Amino acid sequence: MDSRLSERPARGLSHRAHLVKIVIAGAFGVGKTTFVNTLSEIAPLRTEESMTQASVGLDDLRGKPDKTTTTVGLDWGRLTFDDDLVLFLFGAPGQKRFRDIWHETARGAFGALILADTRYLAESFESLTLVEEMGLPYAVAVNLFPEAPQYPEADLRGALDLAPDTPLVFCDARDKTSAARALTDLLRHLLDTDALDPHILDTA
Ligand SMILES: Nc1nc2c(ncn2[C@@H]2O[C@H](COP(=O)(O)OP(=O)(O)OP(=O)(O)O)[C@@H](O)[C@H]2O)c(=O)[nH]1
Ligand SMILES: [Mg+2]
Repeated sequence: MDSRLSERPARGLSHRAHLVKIVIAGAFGVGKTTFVNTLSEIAPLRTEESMTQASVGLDDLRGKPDKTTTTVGLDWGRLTFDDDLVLFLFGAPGQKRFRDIWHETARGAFGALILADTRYLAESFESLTLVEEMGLPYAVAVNLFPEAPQYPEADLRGALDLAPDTPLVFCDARDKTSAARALTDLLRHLLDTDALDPHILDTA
């Protein structure tokens, strides 16, 4: 397996740091690895494997002509907010056959950010079901691919059957500011729903 740490310099953790685990979820090829890679301040751990004939008929490459690898384990990265709040980002594979890995990866998480692609919205339901099964609070971030259709927020909420208080944001997983904004919306939701104790931000 191609699991490797690349060579970006790592920052140390403050001993006062509050560690918060967040899962980056979503269907095959929706941009999970890209998202973690964009935001991680350390070299992300990646478990990418080349796609072979074995995934034909399982992984749908429509609209992703440049995609040659898929995540077979997990993505892992780290993002520090003001030294005292440290997010550990776990990208979990979206395919049904990795369901067990998904459950293991999501265990102990405070919440999940579910990435969605408007070309294949129905494929988001597997991830929505998984997070709901685990009782994880979540936000949905539509990863904007250039060829993807754009719909009004109300239509997207209806199509994904989102509760009124579930945040729905738009992002470009390749862009740091945009990805950070999506994550911030999730954090705000975790605070609003008491999934995160606001005191952990007192020192941040
Ligand atoms: N245009 C555009 N392309 C993106 C964006 N995010 C990811 N991509 C591309 O989409 C492809 C899939 O991205 P990945 O990050 O591998 O997706 P993934 O969800 O990790 O895929 P799996 O682990 O195989 O499920 C890659 O070729 C990315 O370069 C985005 O925001 N905009
Ligand atoms: Mg991936």
